Amino acid sequence: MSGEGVSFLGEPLPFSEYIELPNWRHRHVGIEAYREFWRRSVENHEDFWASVAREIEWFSPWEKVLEKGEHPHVYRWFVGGKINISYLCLDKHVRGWRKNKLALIWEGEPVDGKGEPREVRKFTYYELWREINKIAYMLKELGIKRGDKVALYMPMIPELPMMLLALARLGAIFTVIFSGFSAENLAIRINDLGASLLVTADGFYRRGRLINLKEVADKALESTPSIERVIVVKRAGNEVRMKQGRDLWLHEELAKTPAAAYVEPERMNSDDILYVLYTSGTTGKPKGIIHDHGGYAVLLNATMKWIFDIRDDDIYFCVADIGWVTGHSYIVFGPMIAGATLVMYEGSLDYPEPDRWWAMIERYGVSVFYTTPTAVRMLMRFGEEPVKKHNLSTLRIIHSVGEPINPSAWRWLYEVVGDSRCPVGSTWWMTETGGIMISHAPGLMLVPLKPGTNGMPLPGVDADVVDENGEPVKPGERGLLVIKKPWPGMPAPPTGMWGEPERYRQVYFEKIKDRGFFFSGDYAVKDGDGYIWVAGRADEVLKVAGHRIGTYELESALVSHKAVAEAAVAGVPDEVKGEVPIAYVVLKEGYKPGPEIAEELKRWVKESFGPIAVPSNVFFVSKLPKTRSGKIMRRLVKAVAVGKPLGDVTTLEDEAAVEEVRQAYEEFTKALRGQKT
Ligand code: 6R9
Repeated sequence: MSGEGVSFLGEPLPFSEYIELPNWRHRHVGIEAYREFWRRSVENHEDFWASVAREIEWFSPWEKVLEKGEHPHVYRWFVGGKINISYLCLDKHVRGWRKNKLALIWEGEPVDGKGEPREVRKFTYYELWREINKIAYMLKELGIKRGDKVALYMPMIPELPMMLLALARLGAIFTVIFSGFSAENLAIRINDLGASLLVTADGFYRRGRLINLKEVADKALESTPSIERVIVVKRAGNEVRMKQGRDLWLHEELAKTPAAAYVEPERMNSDDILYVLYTSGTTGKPKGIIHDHGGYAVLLNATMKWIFDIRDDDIYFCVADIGWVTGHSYIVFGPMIAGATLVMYEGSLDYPEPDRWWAMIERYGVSVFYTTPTAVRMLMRFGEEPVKKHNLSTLRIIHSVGEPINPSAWRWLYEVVGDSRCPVGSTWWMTETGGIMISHAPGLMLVPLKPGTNGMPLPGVDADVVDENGEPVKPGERGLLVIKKPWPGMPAPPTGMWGEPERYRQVYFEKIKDRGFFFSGDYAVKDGDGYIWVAGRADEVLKVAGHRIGTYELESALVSHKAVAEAAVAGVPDEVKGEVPIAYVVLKEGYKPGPEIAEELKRWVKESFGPIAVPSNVFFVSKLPKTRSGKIMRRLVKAVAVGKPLGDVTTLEDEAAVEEVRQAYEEFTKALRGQKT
């Protein structure tokens, strides 16, 4: 079967292009053998996951593998088991032979722009364990205890993973807010969680420019009544305002703790909350996805082995930001449970030079590299020279994440970066799944690669591509990507989504009625071999350079501007970022459309939401296409944005009559004719 007719970013999907890696043959298995193994794992999925869970250390074992929680579709994994993920990441190694193994190599942004002097900090497992105990001790002195809620708004500095681990140790619930988010976005998350403590930093450098993070935090703190204390990490040394009685410097507080501070890790229930991470959905405010200690640790431990084949002489480098789920699972908790040496960096991929990553891979001898499609497409534009001037022969496994990877970007990664000898995969998962669900698994059984595919569902993960009734679609046909059975690492008790059990049920379990399937929100195609190719979101969520953003959130940011009456945002394909938002705006009486106001609105989004979501174009219309009941015809807007012909549109809006859609389409396209901003 060919991938004809199914394409991504204009490239056909190569369903039948099999790539075999000769030096991996010893673990290369036939597709059929993998499928058979997988089939057995999902048929007995509780037994399967129980055997996987035995690979990590529990304070005391579970009594029951899986149990229904008190709310629909919320499950408790490894019921009765006692565990603490911080113990697995630190104490376990410190007690064993990894005590003096290098845990973290951190490289700061080269501040002078020339690459030197480069600031590097390195920590062994023992050194990290000591730091984290001190931090935990200090937090305890400040009154932070099990179940307390803490927000982290920090740049990519070692203190960020340290905070995560210290809070996990105490059993406190934390939420990390991406340091590129605005004060409004920070405040929304702090208030939803009800955090009493905020940890932030004075500032940090990005592309040689100082970002005054504390100033943004101060703005948010004007409307966050639950915050009692703020801890500030000194990073950039910029002037900041410290509020008496509320704000404390981390280094000053740490100076007061005993050098040999030790805090016993809390004995957490397997299904106790580790963290809440906010992510964008179709409507409304961001959703706080809950993850637990036990199930989450089981999934991360397994995927570190299966997918990254992590071994003790590996140097592992994941380029994500800890503000997103990839950073939680595959910079901090996963690699540290696995006892890996991880590389973490501050700054940008192309600053001071476009070879920053390649230089780092060479400098530290990185062997396992986890990257993103947008980054690859961006770096491809500089050609092969920046890659080729470095010795990347230490690399052995490469994966990408965050959005679909187009076949040509995959080929570049495989041939140019990986020298046609490393498996290259595209790991599919999401904030909700906690860890990787669909991927090549070179550490388990490597089936032949295909450029751009996600590969097969992992063992124990019952993922499939189905129609609206939950029936599998034919190979090569587009359908909805679902997970049919619960998995460890799924949204955790008590409510899956922080404070919103009903919304949890409705968002993920209502699309396909009465089957109990978790609907991811993605479209996907399964080819004849059972490989899955995720084709992008089926809902109003955008993936801009891999960042997850709700169109609704951007529309709210736009209408909060005094000149805007209404706004609709749609994603359009972009060669580098995969997708970018464009905005259709109805101005209020008295405001005139034009390039100035378009620029002003872009600036507004940048400040009120964050720089990652600035629309590439703003179009002005006198009205938005709406159904008779007053709802924006979203799919029509999207179709017009991507230039789909009317024929494809009429069937799209469930709520409106064909004629109504046709008319709205014509009016809308007419209003847009000749507009360029
Ligand atoms: C880990 C992460 C989740 C959404 C997901 C899908 C897209 C992630 C992908 C991918 C195709 C891959 N996505 N990885 N699409 N191939 N390898 O990105 O989590 O930010 O919650 O986004 O990202 O659309 O539904 P999150």
